[in-house]
Amino acid sequence: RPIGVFDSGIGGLTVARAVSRVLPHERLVYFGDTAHLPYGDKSTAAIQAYAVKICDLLLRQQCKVILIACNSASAAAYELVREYVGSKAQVLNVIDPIVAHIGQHYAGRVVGLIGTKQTVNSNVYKKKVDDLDAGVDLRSLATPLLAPMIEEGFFNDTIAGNVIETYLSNPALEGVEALVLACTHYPLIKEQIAAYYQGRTEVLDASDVVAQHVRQYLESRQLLAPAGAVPPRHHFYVSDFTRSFEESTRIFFGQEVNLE
Ligand code: DGN
Repeated sequence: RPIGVFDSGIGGLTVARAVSRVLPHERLVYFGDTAHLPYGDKSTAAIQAYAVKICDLLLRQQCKVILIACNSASAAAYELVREYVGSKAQVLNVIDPIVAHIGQHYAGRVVGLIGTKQTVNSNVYKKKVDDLDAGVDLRSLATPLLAPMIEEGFFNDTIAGNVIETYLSNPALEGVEALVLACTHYPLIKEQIAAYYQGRTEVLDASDVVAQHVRQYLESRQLLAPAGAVPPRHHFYVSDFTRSFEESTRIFFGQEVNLE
C-alpha cells in the first residue's frame, strides 16, 4: 500500500522528495490541491473541507499512511482528518515531528519559526511547544511573501536575499538559536537563510525531520514496503492542471514529474 501525501499545491513535493530519498522503496501517491491554493490565506473551515475530500481520494488509492505535507493544512485540519480517517489509515502531519525535535534538542533555548499567516496565526506550534514544558521560547513570524516569491523562481538571487534579510532582521526573531522552516517552500531558500545567520543559528529543514519521522513510524509498526528490484512508480495528482504547475515540479521535486 502506498503513502499518501497531500499539500495545497506542489510545494509539498519538497516533503515527498525527502520521504522518497529516505524511503526509496515506498510508493507515493501525491495530491496537490492546486485549484484551492494558497491555503496560507484560507479559513480553517475551508481547509478542513478540502482536506476531507482529498483524504477520500487517498483512501480510494488504498494509502496506508496519509501525510499532511502542508503546514497550513496540518495546523487547520490534522485533528479533524485523523477523526475522519479513523482506522482506515494512519495520519501524520508536518508539525509534530518538528515539535518533538525542538523538545529533544532545544530545551531551555530560544527558537524561531517562519511560515504562512495561517500557520503562524493558528499558534499551533507555540501551543504544542509550550505543552512540552521544556522551557523553549518560541518566536514566530509570518513571512507570506516567501512562498509566492519561490514559486516565481526567485531563490538563490539578490531579490530573495533582500526579502529574506528584511524578514529575518525583524525584532520578533531576535536572538534565535535555531530557525524552523515551517512551510513546504522554504527548503529551497535554506542556504540563503543559513548564509544570513553565518553559522550562528541552526536552520531546521522540516522536510528532512518529517521524512525521518515517517521512516521511524513505519519501521516501528512494521509497515515498511519490502525492497523491490524496480523503483516504485509514484503518482502525482492535482485538482487543477496547468503546464506551469508541471514545469514548477522541477523546482520542488528536483526533476519534472508527470501531473495527473
Ligand atoms: N504549502 C503551504 C504551507 O506549507 O504552509 C504553503 C503554500 C501556501 O498555501 N501558501
